[in-house]
Amino acid sequence: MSEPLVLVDRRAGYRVLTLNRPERLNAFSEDMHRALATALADAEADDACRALLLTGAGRGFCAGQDLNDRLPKDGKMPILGVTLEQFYNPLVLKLRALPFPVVAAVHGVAAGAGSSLALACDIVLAARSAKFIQSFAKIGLIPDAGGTFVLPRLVGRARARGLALLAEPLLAEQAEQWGLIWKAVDDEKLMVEAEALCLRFTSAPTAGLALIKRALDAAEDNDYQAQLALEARLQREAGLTPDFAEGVRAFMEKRAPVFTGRKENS
Ligand code: T3D
Repeated sequence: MSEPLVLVDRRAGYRVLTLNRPERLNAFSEDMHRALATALADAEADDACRALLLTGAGRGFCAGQDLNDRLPKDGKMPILGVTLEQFYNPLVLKLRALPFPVVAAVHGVAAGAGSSLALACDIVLAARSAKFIQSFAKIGLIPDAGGTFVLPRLVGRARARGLALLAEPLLAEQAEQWGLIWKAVDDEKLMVEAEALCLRFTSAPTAGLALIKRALDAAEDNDYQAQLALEARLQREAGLTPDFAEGVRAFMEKRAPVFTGRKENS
């Protein structure tokens, strides 16, 4: 039997998903897209899942689209707009919309859509030796899977243009200094730190964190007034969660809160 294209490791309160095509630096085939979509849907459907760790098998995180599938067939080129709409766009939208934090642990390379994939996660940790490469320009493409949206917002116009037009590798420490990622960590500590973050999220007020994700995503499009109105709506929801009540009680009683992560009392 062939190896699964995405390995799913169920831990107490979170899951580790590992892209598993190491011989191709975990480049995306359609089957790997389908496997990842299924793994994300399963995690979302599991009430006990309160965080996700996304990583890659072997010596890299993900090299983007598998270019073997982008050779002309019967003299015709594949239509890339279709594959973006069918696979990459739903993938990054799903990662942003998941109702719990998603941590990317990046080692080796995150190239092309592999970089966009990492940047669609909520928290990106990278091994100090890892590199982010906007490889698209090297093959005549544009950054996709959200790349042109997130790059200028994360690092500003000048750096986004340099990264996208030159397609040079950006080392993890520089990526951290530029605000592209959360943190560069020593190579040998990458998984330990990523797992520790996920573990911490398993006892967090998950419903509230999901609302934070929604608010921050919306802030990328809203004007100030619309964002204030959204904050009022989402804070109303947050204020009705059992975790808010518990957080306040625990503060008054000078003890650590015990959060269920749920929206409502069950
Ligand atoms: O639907 C659509 O097509 C639109 C969406 C597009 C999204 C995209 O992601 S477009 C960009 C696609 N990705 C790339 O252009 C990156 C191509 N890869 C590289 O430039 C280099 O491999 C890396 C800089 C990422 C890493 O270099 P290095 O020297 O560490 O490794 P390597 O030797 O190049 O790669 C190792 C193996 O993985 C090698 O196979 P081999 O020779 O050992 O059999 C290589 O061919 C394979 N590999 C790496 N990236 C890809 C790949 N195979 C297929 N597709 C890849 N993207």
